[in-house]
Amino acid sequence: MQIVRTNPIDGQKPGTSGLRKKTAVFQRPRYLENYVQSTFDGIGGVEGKVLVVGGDGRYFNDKAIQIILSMAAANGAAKCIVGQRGILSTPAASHLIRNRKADGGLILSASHNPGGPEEDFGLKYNGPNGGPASETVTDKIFACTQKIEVFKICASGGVDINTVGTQTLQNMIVEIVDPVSDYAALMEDIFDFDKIRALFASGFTMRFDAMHAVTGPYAHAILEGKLGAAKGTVVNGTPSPDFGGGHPDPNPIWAKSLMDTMFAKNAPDFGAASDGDGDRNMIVGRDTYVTPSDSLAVVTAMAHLAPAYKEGLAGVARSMPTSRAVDRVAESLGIECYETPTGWKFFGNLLDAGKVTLCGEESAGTGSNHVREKDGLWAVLLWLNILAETKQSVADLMVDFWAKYGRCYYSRHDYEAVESDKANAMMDALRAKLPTLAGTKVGNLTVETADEFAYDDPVDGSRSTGQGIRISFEGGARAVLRLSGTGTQGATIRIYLEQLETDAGRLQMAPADALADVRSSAMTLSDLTAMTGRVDPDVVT
Ligand code: VG1
Ligand code: CO
Repeated sequence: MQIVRTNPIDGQKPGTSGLRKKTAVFQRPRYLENYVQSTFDGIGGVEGKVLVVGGDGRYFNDKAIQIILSMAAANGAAKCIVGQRGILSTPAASHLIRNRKADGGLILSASHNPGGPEEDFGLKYNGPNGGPASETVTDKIFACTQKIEVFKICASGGVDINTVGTQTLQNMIVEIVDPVSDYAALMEDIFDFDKIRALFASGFTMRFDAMHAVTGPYAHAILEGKLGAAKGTVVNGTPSPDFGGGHPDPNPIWAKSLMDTMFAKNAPDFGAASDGDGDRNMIVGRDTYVTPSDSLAVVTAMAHLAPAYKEGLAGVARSMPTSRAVDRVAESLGIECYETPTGWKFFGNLLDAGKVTLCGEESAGTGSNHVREKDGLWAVLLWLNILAETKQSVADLMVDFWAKYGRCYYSRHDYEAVESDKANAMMDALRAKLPTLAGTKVGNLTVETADEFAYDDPVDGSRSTGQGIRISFEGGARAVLRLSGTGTQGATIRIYLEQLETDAGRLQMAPADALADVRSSAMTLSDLTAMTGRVDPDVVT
């Protein structure tokens, strides 16, 4: 074992979901080592502990795993459970931590960010409940990065991570496991696989786009293997270190070929996609894109059709920028709906305390109490289970849903790689205006309430401030503005737009038309163009 002297490296502050940087930054001397040691120190050491290690298979995944294993062994960990070939989807890692009663896990992923030597890499720590470390823990990790003096590492000839079985590294056991089997068994417990099998056997067709990312092996095994979907249902199903050169981000922009297929003649009945690390999902019917906010609301209304949720839901939670569609469903079900800051780490306490069963985010994350991460394939299977029970098309299901609950038109506009100073100045100026906004008319809308969101965790009492600016207008419109915490270049400004519509004659509008007024008011209030020089967003979802 070697004790290597080091110095703190600036900027190792975990964001919305762990530390994300350009791959080349992670490859700098001592960068990864400093962060791993700080993680170990921040959680009180790993001596005698069992850790799960795996990632989304992106470039540098394999080398980083070897370094992490050598450092875990040098720090006295008892055991590391590693996905074969270094692969574990984020939800599968969460399940493995829980199922094997591990003390935590390290997940190597920058999620939907592109991968490769010029692109992004990331690392995050999940705790013994299988969920992302809370802010209290990430703050401790960050504090350790600022005062680190040494890290511990041992010589290793390279662990064979390609073969399932048990090895030792110094005094640590390394167990290489099949990344899919435990997860697939969990899905079989939750859903009615017989019903879904019968749906496929009846001629129901589907396309699942794994986007060259981690869900390929899971989707092949579950959809085509266990559920009998036709071979070829899963496309782009082999994980590649650079995700085939694309953004593994399941939205209409980056999953355009899936959208084209679903809106073409002879489209399959159902389309879905997942992201780099397998925790996001995109749901598309024939000629029908389902927004993630609507998807959360629909599955909340219909989850009881799947065996694991047949007794009903304890409650639901959504991140603050997620549309309020699910609130309307929760109200009609008579269950609590919690509003949390962006990022899955805020759902953990609510799930652990049994206050909620389902949760979701507008960014294509949906999940339940089966793990402590959002779960892309789980969401797809829940939709399949619902479709198998209702025998409805996605389009008809949405029509019925909106007729019952009204429609929350929704869109997110992202302005990427904005100079950080300008983005911060814009947010500061808007923040300063908030106290006087209520009652003022902006464009065609009148502001009802305006504030900066802060969250008081109802379980542990912790408070998280500065979680995004929200402006509600009379008539059911809302604009939310916040800066992304996952970008690796400059700042990304996110503007989330929402408009509730309950008039039966106005439920089939183009979202951009339904949102024109609130977009215009948000642009006026934020003064985005004057403050940043930007006019049109880079990405609209
Ligand atoms: C984004 C999303 C957020 C999500 C996070 C991690 O964060 O908005 O909803 O939880 O990514 O998702 P931000 O701070 O950039 O808005 V993943 O699939 O990247 O783990
Ligand atoms: Co992800």
